[in-house]
Amino acid sequence: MLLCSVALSLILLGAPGAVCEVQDVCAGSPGIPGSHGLPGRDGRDGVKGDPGPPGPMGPPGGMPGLPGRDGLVGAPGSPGERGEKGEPGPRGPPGFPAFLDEELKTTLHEFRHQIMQSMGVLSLQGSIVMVGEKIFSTNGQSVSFEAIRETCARAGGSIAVPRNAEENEALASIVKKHNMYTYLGLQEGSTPGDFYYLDGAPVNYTSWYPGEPRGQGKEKCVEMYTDGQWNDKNCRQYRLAICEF
Ligand code: MMA
Ligand code: CA
Repeated sequence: MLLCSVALSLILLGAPGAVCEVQDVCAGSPGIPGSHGLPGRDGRDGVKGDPGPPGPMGPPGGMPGLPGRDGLVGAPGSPGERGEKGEPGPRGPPGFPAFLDEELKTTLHEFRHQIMQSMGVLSLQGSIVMVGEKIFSTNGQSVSFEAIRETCARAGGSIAVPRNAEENEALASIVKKHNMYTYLGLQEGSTPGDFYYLDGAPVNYTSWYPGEPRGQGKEKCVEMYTDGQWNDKNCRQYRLAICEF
């Protein structure tokens, strides 16, 4: 009954090679069980195992190991010294002509206004005397002719010298106010009585005191009296420093 069930199962499952009728299998007496089959073939190789743990440390006195890997990148260093100035860059794009540039015109108007204001304040305070295109100014100190020249040059001007009656009057007003004579920007040439501007041009406006110059080549500088008249004088005196700008 058990065998029948097995045979029947084989048929019902459609096992290959079990093509027989149910009747044939179940009709005879049971046979002797067959002997065991031969062992199957070896299976395929398994996957490779993990690496084993490190071995024990060797005895002392072995070879040094290989150099280690590079360390991490260090912090940035301090900035280097400033390099040389580079070549000028290319010319920029063309701009508006100045007379069409409204922003530039506004800026120039503001500049002019502020300069006018500043000059008004300086005039009111008596710090400058404006005459024509020229400005006279003093620091109130009496020093030598050479010291006046240096002081005026440092200030961006030059020692004052009137070139016409109007300038002479303006300069005289400063001399009178300080009650100190001043040296003018003139010096005598090698010929006694011939005086020159400091750029070498011969003087073309003078206001000599009557009888002057009479230093006969011994008085190479020119001073201005408080009434605005001139006298040739040695250059070693202390006189009011007045510059022109
Ligand atoms: C001083 C000196 C001269 C000037 C005469 C005028 C005595 O010398 O200032 O330069 O010409 O006075 O008297
Ligand atoms: Ca003189």
